[in-house]
Amino acid sequence: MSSSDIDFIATEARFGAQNYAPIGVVLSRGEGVWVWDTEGNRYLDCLSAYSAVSQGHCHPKILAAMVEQAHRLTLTSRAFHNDQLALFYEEIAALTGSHKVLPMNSGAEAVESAIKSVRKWGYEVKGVPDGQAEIIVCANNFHGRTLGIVGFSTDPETHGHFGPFAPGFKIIPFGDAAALEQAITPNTVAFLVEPIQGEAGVVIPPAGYFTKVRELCTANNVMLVLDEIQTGLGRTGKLLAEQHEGIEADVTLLGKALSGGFYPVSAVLSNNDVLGTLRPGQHGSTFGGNPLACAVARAAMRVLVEEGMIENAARQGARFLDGLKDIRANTIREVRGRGLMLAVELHPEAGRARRYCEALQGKGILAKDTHEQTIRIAPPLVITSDQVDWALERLATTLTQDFS
Ligand code: IF1
Repeated sequence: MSSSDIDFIATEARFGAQNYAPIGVVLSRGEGVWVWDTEGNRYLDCLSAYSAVSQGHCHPKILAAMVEQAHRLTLTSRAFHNDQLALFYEEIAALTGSHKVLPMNSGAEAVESAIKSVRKWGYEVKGVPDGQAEIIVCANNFHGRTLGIVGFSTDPETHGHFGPFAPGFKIIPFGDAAALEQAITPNTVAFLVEPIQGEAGVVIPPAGYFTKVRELCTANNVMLVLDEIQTGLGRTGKLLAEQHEGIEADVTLLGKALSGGFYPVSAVLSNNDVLGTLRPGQHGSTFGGNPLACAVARAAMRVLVEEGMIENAARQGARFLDGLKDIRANTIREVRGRGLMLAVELHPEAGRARRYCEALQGKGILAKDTHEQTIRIAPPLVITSDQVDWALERLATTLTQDFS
């Protein structure tokens, strides 16, 4: 760490709200899977900005689309039409097989928008008495940081001392279809769930869970809302994680990689019924659907498909997982993952995952711990076999060390 880095870190600490505890590296440049710190040290990025830079850092085609659009027109508000929104709608609908699109900015906004929309659908289409709509969510969920969302988080860090919270949410265990069946009432409008729980530590539900969930939602006229903000757009080796389960959600939420990390862009995708209940003046956003966001998202979706990133995520994810499974280290309790959404869970005696992430930094890999014992590994989807092997070598030497 150079003295100028200490200044950056100290100045952040002096003026900034301390709502993060970053690893001690100051990044100033990125390209593909690599990032560089202010001293020129290179790191393999195994976090990808929480899966937002799936297309790799500073992808040249997304960059070109952004610069070109920024020269022409950035923001019009939705009081007027712009010449990018229709094209964005057409392309995202074609890519995902959706009927209707609601453009927003952050992931949390997409989740909030979905909650509003399914409630409205519940009252106006399903016939739930006004004010009685119930939404079922899962324990250990992560859907964002806004008040509505943190109110149904089960993590005390996430919701502690932020209340009072909005009613209308019921929490059931993740991966338990019988619990969903029991929780559904005539007033249930939606089941909101992540296909794989990310923040919880890359928790993959039992095989067949989502088939049963889909059946229960259909049988009870309950909207299945899949939060694919992290799992979507190729991260798990398919365009949408729902495809691993052979199901289709009624409402799908995308964000993060929808812009390749250039700009906050999110979207609610639905069948006609749900988003069809929104009328002029009932929902909106100053920046949602702006031409710059649309141009960036169009390019981000295009390179994902044209450059085979989804297939690469499946291929390299399998290679990475196999390699992790081959590491013989008594620090490892379990490795798991799908596509390039991977996790190494350590034994409690191995010490905290944070120490291993700091050691990995010293070997040129940036990864992020979660929940004390788990190291999350989620590189950009453009990673090559050689780069996977390079990372595995360093992970193997680090995980065989003992930081307890
Ligand atoms: C933070 C995790 C990742 C998400 C899902 C909605 C959102 C997220 C499934 C909200 C956001 C982020 C935000 C980041 C930590 C992070 C995260 F550790 F919590 F699990 F990615 F791995 N749905 N996830 O994962 O999207 O409003 O942030 O755009 O520090 O909050 P957002």
